[in-house]
Amino acid sequence: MEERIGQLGTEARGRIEGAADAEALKTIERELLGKQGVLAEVLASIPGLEPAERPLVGRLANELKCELLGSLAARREALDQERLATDRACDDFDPTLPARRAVRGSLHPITRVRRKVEDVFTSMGYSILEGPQVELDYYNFQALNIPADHPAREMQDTFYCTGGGNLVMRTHTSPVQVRTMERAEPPYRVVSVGRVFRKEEQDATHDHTFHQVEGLVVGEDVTAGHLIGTLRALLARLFGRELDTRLRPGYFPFVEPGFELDVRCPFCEDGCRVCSRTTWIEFCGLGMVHPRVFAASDVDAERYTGFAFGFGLDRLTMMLLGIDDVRHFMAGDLRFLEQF
Ligand code: FA5
Repeated sequence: MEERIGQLGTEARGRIEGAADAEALKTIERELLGKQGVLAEVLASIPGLEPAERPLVGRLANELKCELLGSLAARREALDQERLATDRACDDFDPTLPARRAVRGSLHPITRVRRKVEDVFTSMGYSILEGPQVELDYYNFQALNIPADHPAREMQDTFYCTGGGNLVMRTHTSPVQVRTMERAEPPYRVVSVGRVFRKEEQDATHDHTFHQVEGLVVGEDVTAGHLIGTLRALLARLFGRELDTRLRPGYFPFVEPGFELDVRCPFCEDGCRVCSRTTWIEFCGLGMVHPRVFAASDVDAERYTGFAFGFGLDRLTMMLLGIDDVRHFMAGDLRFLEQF
């Protein structure tokens, strides 16, 4: 057996040295060191040898394996160098040509604005949270004071998941409010940005899949004044100047009182297509956290007050980047995406 190993070594060295290219070297490596290779055969035969012979054969076989691995690597390197030298020697080799340019993607416009919004809130001391996109009916509706037979459920046409019966594609980011309040004792300031889904007819301002930004602040003495000041500060940071805003009463079952905040159209003075000729753009739903929502999450409503707001990230992105149709965002059309 020792002799056979010696012979194997001699043969293997010759084959490696003679390998013409990387492909041939790969084949040789497989035949010598692969699972079904000759060295594996030698190792497999050891148990059948005389006990006295086994340690020596084992050692020689392993030494040969190490040596061959080294020779294979050295030959691979030499072949690479040879190939490079041949390439360089040909007439059309021009080392001064610039390298082929890598194709760089760009951030999706929604991601760009999302990051801006998150930066503003982070600088105000908010934490950024994520919530599940497939949500329990309980968090999407019931805990937000929208019981099963409540007419508000018809305000948001919902994709219900088949199977369990209690799962929905979340219709807004407000469930994150309840998940936050359940988890920790106030005070907290959180923002959650993410995808939401509604079974809606699509048009220039409505898609079935879009993005919302949800904010929740709970603590002692949190007021509606803080809420309005926060949103005005956000708008000023995003648009680079103070924008006129107005507050209207608005109904959302999970806040009381509830409002809607409109923003004076940043694109015109006397009405344009973006603001449907009204000079105002609906920006955000907002209000003070409803006592029933506090109760569902075991927050002491005697001690704490809180505000919540939610706005559409897609429509904000349209305003900031001058995009005229919400359906561009999810269409995956490179001609649109490459402009950002
Ligand atoms: C809500 O979804 C509430 N959860 C917001 C809220 C949070 C109120 C906290 C109070 C307190 P609303 O259904 O109005 O509200 O949707 C909020 C925003 O989502 C809208 O202003 C709009 O910008 C955006 N939006 C709604 N439907 C669509 C749609 N189909 N496509 C694109 N954006 C939409």
